[in-house]
Amino acid sequence: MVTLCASDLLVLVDIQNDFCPGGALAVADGNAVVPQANELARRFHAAGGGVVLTQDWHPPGHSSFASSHPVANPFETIQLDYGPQTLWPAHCVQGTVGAEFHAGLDVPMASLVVRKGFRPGIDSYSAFFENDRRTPTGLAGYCRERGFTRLYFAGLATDFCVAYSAEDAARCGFASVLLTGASRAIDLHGSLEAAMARLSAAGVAVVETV
Ligand code: VGL
Ligand code: ZN
Repeated sequence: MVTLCASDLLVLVDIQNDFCPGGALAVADGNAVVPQANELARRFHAAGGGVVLTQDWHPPGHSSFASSHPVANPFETIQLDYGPQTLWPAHCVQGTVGAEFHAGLDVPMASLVVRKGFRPGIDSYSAFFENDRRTPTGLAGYCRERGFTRLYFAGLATDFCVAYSAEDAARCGFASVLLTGASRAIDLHGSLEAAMARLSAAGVAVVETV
């Protein structure tokens, strides 16, 4: 186990009902990350480090939902004005139970919730940039102002929101670590392998736990 310190930040990504078994976009074994996320959060906090959460937060009829397009099915990829976009079943709709954090998530020390995907016409996998890869969420500025230099990512789903976040953290100049033990993947058409290749190219450390 490495020694954590005050400049270490744990980012818990999208640990929400819709990504857990029974949810609208369930990730296999997604709920298994909850106790691990709780334990990680306790350790980061005890070491003086930070904890933040992300929350997928879509308006009804969001452009990433297959149901918002006339002839498209969930899990197909279409071209939107900012590039390719995979279409999903409607999920994490603002104010619904599916968008709530898993009830077992016990992280009262979390100092910030970054909501993403709230603009109707653009999705946001990453906690730093929307899917045009340019529109910032503000998280990089928060990290800089708070003095966090090493960012650790865990949650749902490994190959989408966790990977895109970890990759963008590295691009923004932070040391970036993806914790696979506290993450679970969707693995759609080889997306996990593709994500791992991008992470390695971006210089993200991929480890089971910290
Ligand atoms: C996610 C697909 C759509 C994720 C969010 O949290 O990985 N995946 N919205
Ligand atoms: Zn989403």
